[in-house]
Amino acid sequence: MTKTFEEKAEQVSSLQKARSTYQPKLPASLKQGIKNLKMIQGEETSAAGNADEIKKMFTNLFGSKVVTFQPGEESVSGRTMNVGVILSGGQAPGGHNVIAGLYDAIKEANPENKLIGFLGGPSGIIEGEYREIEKDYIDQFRNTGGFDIIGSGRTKLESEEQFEKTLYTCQKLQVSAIVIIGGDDSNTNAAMLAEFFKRKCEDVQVIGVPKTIDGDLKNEQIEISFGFDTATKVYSELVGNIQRDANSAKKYWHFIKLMGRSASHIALECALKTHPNITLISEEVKEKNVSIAQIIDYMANIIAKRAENGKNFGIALIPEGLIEFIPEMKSLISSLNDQLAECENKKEYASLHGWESKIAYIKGLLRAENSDLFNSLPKSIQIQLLLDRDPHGNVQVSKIETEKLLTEMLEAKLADMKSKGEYKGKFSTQTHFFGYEGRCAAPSNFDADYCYSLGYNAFALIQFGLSGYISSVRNLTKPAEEWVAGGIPLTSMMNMEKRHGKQKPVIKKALVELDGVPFKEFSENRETWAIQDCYIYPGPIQYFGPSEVVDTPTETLKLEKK
Ligand code: FBP
Repeated sequence: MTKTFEEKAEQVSSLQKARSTYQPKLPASLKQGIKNLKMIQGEETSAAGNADEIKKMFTNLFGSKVVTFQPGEESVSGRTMNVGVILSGGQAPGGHNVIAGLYDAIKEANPENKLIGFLGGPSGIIEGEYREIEKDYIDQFRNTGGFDIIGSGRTKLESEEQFEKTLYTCQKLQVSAIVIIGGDDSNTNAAMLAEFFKRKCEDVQVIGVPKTIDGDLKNEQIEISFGFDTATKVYSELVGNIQRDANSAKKYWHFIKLMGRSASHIALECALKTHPNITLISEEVKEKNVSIAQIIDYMANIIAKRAENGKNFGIALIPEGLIEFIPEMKSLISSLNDQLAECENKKEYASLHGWESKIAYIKGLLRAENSDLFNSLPKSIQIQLLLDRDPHGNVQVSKIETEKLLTEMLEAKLADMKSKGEYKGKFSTQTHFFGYEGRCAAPSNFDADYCYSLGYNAFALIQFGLSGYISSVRNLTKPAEEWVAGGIPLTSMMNMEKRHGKQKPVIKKALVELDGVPFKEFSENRETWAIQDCYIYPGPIQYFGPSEVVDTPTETLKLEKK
């Protein structure tokens, strides 16, 4: 039998109960209420790159001005409206609070306004699958993790046909604004949808919200995507716990892969928080053109040095996206992608049964250098490299067991060193992958406040009639009171990049900057952390207590704003 709201509401932990009463903090500029706002317009914007092309593709949106909000009485029409909301892509802690902030602002502006949640990601609006979000429902999700309030999905909302269907849904439900909560790709598509509505003179506004635990949707104006704070706090707690275990038992080397499809922000943040012995940063591997053999040499030397000091244990952090940043692996992956995209190959490959025959077939298609590398990989990794691509055409790096590949290669290397008398230790390993453990965690106070503010602010942008903007809350290392709320034109964050062989307008992904302060802090300390045990054990996220414990932002953000 289906449970009632009341029955479901009983099924919560005491922490969740206490947490549901937490009122997230808003910046002073929004605190006066949604009806007491003044919008300040800044300079016209350009694009992050290829401005001429972006201008041609976004004739209606290009050049829009950055805006900020201040307390005032300039707003609002107060007209009744229906607003749609979509959660897009991977889960990130705080998504529910974005919707809670949006809901509260919508109802504050006019209690007749409605919030329509599209179900299962962008496909919800394309197919017209939705539910209205009402008070009883939203109240169950305040300050909780996950995206289960309406679900998420990875369908790309990008074709003209999908835009037409979206328009049809909006007309049917009288939705005049859509809030898309997503990462760089989803916000790129939000800009395309906003441009489509403007081109068609349809009165539907589109506002994006920066989401992704990966932390790679950021720039001058977007200091951090939501979810990064909580997810890295969860992973750092786990890394710290493992460090304690390693330092107690003194018998294992732990290889921990950390999520982050492309960028290594998560690995870097966890390293800054916990000081492990080894952390690989994909961006550095790429920049310095480091081969897989050189990575193994680097790690093996640290393992051997620690063994000389009687320490046959340690911790290595490996960013999930590493495999695609190692130049020779990148070349292999792109060759696999190209070969499997060829019509004839695709058909023949699909007709084969079993991995043996698929692997043999692929080997025959690869050029000598790629084929040698492919042959040198364990079969499990060969299979993982051949698994289906995600809807954006990316290899599903979360399914590639890089941590196991490295341990296998290290075993061989250390055995060789032993035979030459260069290593005398014992090498016993444990592998871990932390990703899903953190993506739906209850948001930290930082994310709870930030997300609520982003959602509330998204409606402020709608109220002032804007479209093609991303909700922006800045000055985040300061107390929430001093945060600056406003909006950034999505086109100002775009440039042209090659996707599926074609130049496309996309929001620039923010990778780890090797001349940035967080990376420098890490690289200046890593040699010490490698040999000495400088482990830090951050412990679990705290929700109640002194502000310096419960409200503190990430190390990355603090260093970037130093
Ligand atoms: P988003 O970019 O959609 O936020 O997702 C990021 C991420 O968590 C990556 O870190 C990871 O590689 C990927 O999602 C895993 O995706 P899936 O949930 O489809 O397994």
